[in-house]
Amino acid sequence: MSTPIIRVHWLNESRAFRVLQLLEQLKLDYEIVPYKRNQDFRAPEDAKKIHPLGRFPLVELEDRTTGKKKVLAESGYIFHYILQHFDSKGLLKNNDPDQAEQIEYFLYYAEGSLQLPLMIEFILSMTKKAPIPFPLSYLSGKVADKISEKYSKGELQNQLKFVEGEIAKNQGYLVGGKLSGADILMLSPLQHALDGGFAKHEEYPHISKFMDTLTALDSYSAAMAKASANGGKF
Ligand SMILES: N[C@@H](CCC(=O)N[C@@H](CS)C(=O)NCC(=O)O)C(=O)O
Repeated sequence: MSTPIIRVHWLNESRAFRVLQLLEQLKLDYEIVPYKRNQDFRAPEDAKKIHPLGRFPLVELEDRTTGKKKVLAESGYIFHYILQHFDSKGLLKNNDPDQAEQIEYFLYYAEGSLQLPLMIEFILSMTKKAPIPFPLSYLSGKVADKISEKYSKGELQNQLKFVEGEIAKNQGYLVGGKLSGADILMLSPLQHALDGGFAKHEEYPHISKFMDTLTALDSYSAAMAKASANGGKF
């Protein structure tokens, strides 16, 4: 059976970038349907024509013979699906059953655990930058600091320490000392955390080195080139 047409609905500066990198790493052909964030950094409404939630990434698969379409949503599931169905050469396959399970675990973990405190920290940082007049800005800043201090800052550190330890144990990767789909999926929240100023590179040397490894891959520069040809930074 031939691989269907793979169409990535891609939003600039979003988690959709990692799907481009995955497809590049697997040397698969794909099309990009670009969407541009609006002034409020939100996705345009027309994505809801593809999937009711209108969140990115979205991947549309079109059967080359029948024209039948299927839409995949949710990064972890998209990665799972692509890795299961389209890695026919086994480029990212791990034949050790325990390690294969661990890769699956990270596909859930990225959005299920790591992303939550990171998003809270991100939203709190936006609150602090919002154009709110004084003295309300002072009060909202204090509330943001309190939530961060009581929950999200420490919880993000907790998650990052765990990831740091896993990479240290696995010779620079998340699983089994070699590149997997889990690494490509996890790069995005790790970049957001460390490059976005929510954690310090020097406190997480293994994550920092992991980010260098992943961004030095040809698949990363190829995905970057496609993103910028479609008008995005990534
Ligand atoms: N858990 C979802 C999250 C999807 C998500 O929220 N994506 C963001 C981009 S990083 C989005 O579409 N945002 C649109 C908006 O905020 O309007 C996944 O990993 O696919």
